Amino acid sequence: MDKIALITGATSGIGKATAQILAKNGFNVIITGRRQDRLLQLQEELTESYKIECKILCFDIRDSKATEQAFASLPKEWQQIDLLINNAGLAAGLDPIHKADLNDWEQMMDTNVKGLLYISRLVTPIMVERKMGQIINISSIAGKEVYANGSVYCASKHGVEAITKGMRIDLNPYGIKVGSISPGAVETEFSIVRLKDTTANKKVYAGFTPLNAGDIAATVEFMVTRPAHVTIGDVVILPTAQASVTVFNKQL
Ligand code: NDP
Ligand code: 8X3
Repeated sequence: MDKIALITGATSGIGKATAQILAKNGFNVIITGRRQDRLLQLQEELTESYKIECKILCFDIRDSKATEQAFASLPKEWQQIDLLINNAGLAAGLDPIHKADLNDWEQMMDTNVKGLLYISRLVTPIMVERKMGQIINISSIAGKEVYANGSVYCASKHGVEAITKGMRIDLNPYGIKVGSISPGAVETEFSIVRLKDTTANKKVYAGFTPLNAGDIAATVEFMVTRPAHVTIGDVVILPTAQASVTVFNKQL
């Protein structure tokens, strides 16, 4: 069987573009998310366009049991994942520490940190047994810097950064490659979800050219096409108009 990639959060944005580029590179793909209609649509697109095989797993990654059941539903040969893209994630709200909604905090930590761990805990023992595999965690510039009203999203991505480094150490004896991508502003559904406002992108990305999901997918493609002896540990990728998490050259 050809190589298998599992991409979490493939119903939109970076995950969807990554599934498309990996399918184009001949990977069979497992795509996950909560929106079944979008998964079915992408499955049809990928199998028709790239003549690869595609399985869909529809579940909420915050639910450890649901994650376990979804993974267990895969045929044994599909559980032998060559490439895990831990992408599912979100920011919820943009509020100071003394005003933010506890539900937003729980959603971010449960998805970005615990969800990433749940799926990794299922995939990594099989990689270890096979002594092969690659994991790319989608972190953020928010995993390296902190900004006003974003403390818990930043904490979740600082968590992803620590988990990536720890995974790389733990999996080092087994020849498993572990790295991360740390993007700045990418125009996806991210700001619509964060600000709970379908018009959010107009304001957030006004006055500069943000990254697009394809830019991140191309970075994934670069990382997975390196020779066996090369691991890209982390890629910080920013719009040219962005110098740090808060400094933008906007032409408004
Ligand atoms: P999108 O909102 O476009 O995509 C998010 C994806 O995550 C969707 O497929 C969504 O699927 C999935 N997801 C969210 N919550 C859950 C859940 N509970 N269970 C399963 N899947 C879930 O945003 P992006 O593509 O921008 O975000 C992808 C990753 O990139 C995130 O980890 C984000 O933090 C990170 N990132 C984004 C940046 C940006 O500026 N856009 C910059 C830096 C990092 P569904 O809703 O169907 O469940
Ligand atoms: C998303 C980038 O700057 O909105 O991870 O936190 S930012």
